[in-house]
Amino acid sequence: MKDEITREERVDNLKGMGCSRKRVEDARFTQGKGNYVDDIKLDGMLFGDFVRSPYAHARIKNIDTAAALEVPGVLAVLTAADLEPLGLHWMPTLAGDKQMVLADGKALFQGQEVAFVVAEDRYAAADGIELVEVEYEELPVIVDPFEALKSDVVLREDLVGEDGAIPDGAHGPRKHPNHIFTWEAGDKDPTEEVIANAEVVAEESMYYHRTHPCPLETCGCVASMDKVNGKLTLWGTFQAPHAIRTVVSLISGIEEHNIRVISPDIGGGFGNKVGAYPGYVCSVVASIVTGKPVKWIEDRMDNLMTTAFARDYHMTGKISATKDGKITGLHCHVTADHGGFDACADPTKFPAGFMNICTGSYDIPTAYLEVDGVYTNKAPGGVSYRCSFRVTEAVYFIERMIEVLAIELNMDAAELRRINFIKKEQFPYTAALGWEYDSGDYHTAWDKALKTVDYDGLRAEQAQRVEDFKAGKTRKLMGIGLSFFTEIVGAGPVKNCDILGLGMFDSCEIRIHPTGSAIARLGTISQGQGHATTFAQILASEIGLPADSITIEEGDTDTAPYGLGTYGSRSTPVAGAATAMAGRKIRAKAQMIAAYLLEVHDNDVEFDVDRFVVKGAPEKFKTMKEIAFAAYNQAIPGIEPGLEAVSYYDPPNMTYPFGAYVCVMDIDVDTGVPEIRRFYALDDCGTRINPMIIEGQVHGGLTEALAVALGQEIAYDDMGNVKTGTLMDFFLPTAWEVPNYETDFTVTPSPHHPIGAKGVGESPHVGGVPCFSNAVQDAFRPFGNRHTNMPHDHWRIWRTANELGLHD
Ligand code: PCD
Repeated sequence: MKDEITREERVDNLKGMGCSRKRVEDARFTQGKGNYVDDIKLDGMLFGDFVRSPYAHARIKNIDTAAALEVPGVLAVLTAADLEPLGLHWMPTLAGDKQMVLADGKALFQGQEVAFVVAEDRYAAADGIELVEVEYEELPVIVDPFEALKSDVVLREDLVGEDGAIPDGAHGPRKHPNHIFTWEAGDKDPTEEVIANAEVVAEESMYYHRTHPCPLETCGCVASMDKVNGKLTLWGTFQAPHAIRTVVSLISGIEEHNIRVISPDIGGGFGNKVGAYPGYVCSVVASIVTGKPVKWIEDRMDNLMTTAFARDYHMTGKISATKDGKITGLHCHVTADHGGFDACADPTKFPAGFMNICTGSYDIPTAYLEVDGVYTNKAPGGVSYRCSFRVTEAVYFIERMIEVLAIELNMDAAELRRINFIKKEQFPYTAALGWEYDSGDYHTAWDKALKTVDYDGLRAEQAQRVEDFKAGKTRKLMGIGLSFFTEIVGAGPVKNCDILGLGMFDSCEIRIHPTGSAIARLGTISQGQGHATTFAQILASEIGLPADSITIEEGDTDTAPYGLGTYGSRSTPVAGAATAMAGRKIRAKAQMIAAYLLEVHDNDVEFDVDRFVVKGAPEKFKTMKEIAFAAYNQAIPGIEPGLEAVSYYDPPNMTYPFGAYVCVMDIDVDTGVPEIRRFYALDDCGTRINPMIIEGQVHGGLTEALAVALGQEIAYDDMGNVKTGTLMDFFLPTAWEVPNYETDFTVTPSPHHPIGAKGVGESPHVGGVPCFSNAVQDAFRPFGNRHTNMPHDHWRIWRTANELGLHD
């Protein structure tokens, strides 16, 4: 057969790995043709909404629903008393705790769900909510976790025995009725000894404030129980649809094959949509009770005040080193505020997520971590928010400790990092707190970053600026923010990572159609990341069919193979690997078909871009398109018809992306306004699938990092009132606040991933937060600043300047 195009053109035609293929999903997103949960409209569909507690801690004496039921259009009002006979007034959380679906005798945080009003439309539901009369008796409120551990006020009476005994929790013994767990990693005594005898020790306490993922689309669902065929369909904003199906089955008793969970288009997840919320349970119950579909959609305040928050870690560290800066030990204690219920979304064996990656990118021989989880009168949650399970806390901690140590040593912070990095030849590297880093080349990345930004030049400029400031020539200071991070993404392996007992593998199922196009279904679910674009690229390179001929489908549990979903940047490391492996199974069968068609032995053909060729005779070949057709129309001895494959992939290890970030910032000392002059981000996510999507991911993650570092928080007053429950007070950055980002990369493939790829979606956030924060802190370093807590909003920056006497 005559070949009309070059090999290079054949490669280009596939739009496979490494191609900046345009996002196929954008055609519908940019034209308003997405299909989100609130777009779902079913015949006779009802609307449910919550009566919420105005108090952060209160006894519920009585609930009177009579007046609400009089409202035209209101059909039912559910309370805990209605759910109790069904055993559904409490539900299990992902962290092994249980949570009230509807307030059972008391409310533990402001905004807690107290009753569920079901009505013909959203307006009638709102009117009904106004008329539900709840008699509250206020109880003392605790919003500070340190106070919680000293207080006589018991928040979770359900977790204390009648004799006052404190039974163990899901993660072992508890020290106090408001204590949830103590979790340790590393060696306590040796670490303390190393630190006690060290030449230099730096100590610091820092608070990584509570914040919230705040996706553009809030959480919601539509539950539809079809009583005729006994099938429940649940559409929702779920980052883990299969896990939701299993949980719904376990708590409702409906058999799993009779539950169909569908995640349609999702308008951002960022960790907020991993867990299960009372709204899901109430909608399902309401649909069963009324026999009609029931929709529940949060408004913005509901979302910010009650669904999963992130961070809220009080961290205290000690880091020791020799006089010339070689780090010898690290000690970290965390007091973790989990709110009223422990609903953290972490793998079961990790109650503080992967906080034990807090030794960062450094070769630290001895380390110890201890985390105490504590109940307070705040909303439950504890999700990753653009970081793999608490990795942003860990990286913020170590990157601040490095800066503080640099001050203690009177040393340049870039140099201090360089002399302590894990060296290229040390990988795979086992860290003191147990993780085995798969691959890395930190020195190369760091040198490239510092060279690109002209680090020495920047430091000289900064020194001049300090002189000028002291001489009264300027009121602006200059900060150089540095950060180097190592992420840990791609949970599994099944042997140590599970959620509610479900091992964290992932999956891909491919079906090649006779004409050489295909559909692949995965256990993950895109929330904007562009999976339909990128997973088709992996397959295009693996099976030699153009990405444009491959449909990617996710999010329907009736059709997709079981998977654990999308969060913790696990899709590329786990489902991406499953995709490559399933592709290779297709290729293996295609090879046999090609050999048959070419009348040679299987071993005499080899894969080349989009075809199998006879070794040594490149003019003899069968394209994958031809092979696909043959799979369906030729009776090939010993080979089943069809061309399909499935792979369930249990990764042997996680992947460890890394990066080097530099932020140059000018700060107006009199207004506290920071201006980001330059932001350089070098990311290494191993083999790159789609450089354009990676760049978009980096821009998004950095913008969320800017938000968190410079102003975004969920703040409470002493009464437990949420002070930042609307977008008037909760900082959501827009194009106005966002600088131009410079992106760069190195490529250090993962040695165990089939295509060498590591995750990237979270990296920019993980590395970005300490980088922005370090820039602010660095600007004030010449004037005696050691550490100030985030968020660095204008007022707090101004206050720092003021405290340092810069307004005098
Ligand atoms: N990639 C490429 N290459 C490489 C890697 C990666 O290309 N090497 C691409 C992929 O394919 C996709 C992306 O990129 O598409 C991403 O990826 P990853 O990293 O794997 O991740 P995923 O899993 O997919 O996702 C997840 C993430 C997270 S986690 C978050 S937060 C966020 C991020 O993602 N989210 C979001 N991003 C994003 N974007 C959007 N648009 N939206 C959203 O929502 Mo968590 O845990 O949940 O907190």
